[in-house]
Amino acid sequence: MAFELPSLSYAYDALEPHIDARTMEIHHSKHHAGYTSKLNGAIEGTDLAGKSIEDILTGLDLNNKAVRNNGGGFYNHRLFWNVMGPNAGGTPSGAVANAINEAYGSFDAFKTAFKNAAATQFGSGWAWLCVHKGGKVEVCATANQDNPLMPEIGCGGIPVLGVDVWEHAYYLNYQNRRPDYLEAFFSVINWDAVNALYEANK
Ligand code: MN3
Repeated sequence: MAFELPSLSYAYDALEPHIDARTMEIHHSKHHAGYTSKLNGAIEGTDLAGKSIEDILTGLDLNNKAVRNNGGGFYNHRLFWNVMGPNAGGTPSGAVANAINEAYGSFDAFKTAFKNAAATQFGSGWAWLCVHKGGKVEVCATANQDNPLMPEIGCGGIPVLGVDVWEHAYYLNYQNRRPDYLEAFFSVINWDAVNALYEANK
């Protein structure tokens, strides 16, 4: 059973003005579709075929560049679409809000830490909020399409929030202004979805 490009639960223009429709369309229908088909090509006929993406990434041989890049790309974008939505943003509630306050002292301090991790990731990559067993949360960043599920990546835990800081995620609307894109991202975070991921993985 090959991996399939997941459809979005909202329209390409649903995140405007924060993330423009053209960026969303290219990002989903070209970039994510590309990672998905290349992942399928990379695992076809190997013992990875038929495994879940989580099993593939947690057991990854980092020297397997095709699966590392495209399996990461498949998983990362699926999470990214899932943690955004229209009529979203604001501040979290529920268990993840408590975990954020415990780890960072306040939502504003967490937001500063998350934006800083994303803004200072050199070149392409992602910033994450991860949950560790027991419920503690932590912000980190990874390069390229790496993610915290991969072994020895220096991040750890299970991602419950992620932001794509590849230029293809923001260049049409924000050009080189990554910090402006990150501020806008906070207006489209679906905290109910983040909290559901937290509850499922804490
Ligand atoms: Mn991307």
